[in-house]
Amino acid sequence: MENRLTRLLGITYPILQGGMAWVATAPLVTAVSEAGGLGIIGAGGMDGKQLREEIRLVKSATTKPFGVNLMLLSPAIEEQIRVVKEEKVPVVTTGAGNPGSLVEEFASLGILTIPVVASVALAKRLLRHGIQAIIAEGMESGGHVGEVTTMCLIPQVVDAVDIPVIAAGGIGDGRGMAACFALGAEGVQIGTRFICTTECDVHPAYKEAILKAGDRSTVVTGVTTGHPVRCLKNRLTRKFEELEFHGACKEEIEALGVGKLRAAVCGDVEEGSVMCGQVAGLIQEIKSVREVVAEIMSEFKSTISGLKTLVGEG
Ligand code: TUI
Repeated sequence: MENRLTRLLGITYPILQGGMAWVATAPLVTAVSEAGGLGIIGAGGMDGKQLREEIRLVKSATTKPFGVNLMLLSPAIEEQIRVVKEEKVPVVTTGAGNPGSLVEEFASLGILTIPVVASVALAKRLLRHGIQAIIAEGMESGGHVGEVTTMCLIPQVVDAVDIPVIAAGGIGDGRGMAACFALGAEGVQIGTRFICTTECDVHPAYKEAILKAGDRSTVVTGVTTGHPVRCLKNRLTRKFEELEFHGACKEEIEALGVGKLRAAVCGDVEEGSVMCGQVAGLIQEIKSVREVVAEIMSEFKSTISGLKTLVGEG
């Protein structure tokens, strides 16, 4: 399938894998790129040396394009930027902030920057930096979230920009992908569905927790700190609620979150932060990345064919 996004990125299917910190490491990234999507390393939490190793692992396992996600709030962001430049990573996605002039800096080295935004205002501001595509992420997504739903955000960003928009937040199958294309998106970014794959390196308990989840299993913690994070309800999120209910200060609430994503990825799904999107309730089985991508594309096409029949054009 070809469109503006697949041509820009040199990929077969307009599917990006979310650059999830501690989760999106070389095996998952390689598998997604090999399956025809864009695998993206989650740099958040890594130092420069770890990131370089991960990039080299991917480069040694595939010749296909891949990306690195830079979480702009990461304490190691400067080191990570240096490594991305030195390694001439083909694509960088950014999250949790405004990449600003980093876009031009990367472009001068042949690195394509695709920022993640959660608002129309930031999407418009970034056009001035010459971005060629943008990821608009709704609040259904896992991890750090904005305030607007995918259903409302995508068409508003599509109307505000003239570049391909990649929809993120709440997409777990071909129906979700078709819905996003109906809203004007030209690609999707998928995170949670790719966690429940054989190639994803997280502890099996993390995957099991997502498989067990239902539609109301996630909650957003840390709203009062200005860094809201969506994850599965567990003992940790109840502690967050207690602190927030009793008016604890920002520092105390933030301190509770430190190291908790890594704890969950290592298997502590009760005291750790099991970040995932609301789409968790839709995921029933662990499959290979290749199967997931093939199923999404097949369901995407059959959904669109079904809709065409509905309006008498099938
Ligand atoms: O970045 C994400 N998702 C993440 S990052 C992360 S790691 C983390 N760990 C602990 C606490 C907090 C984070 C887990 N999940 N998604 C991309 C994203 N970016 N979602 C929302 C935004 C965003 C929000 C505000 C992007 C830009 C922004 O701009 C502010 C401004 O300057 O206008």
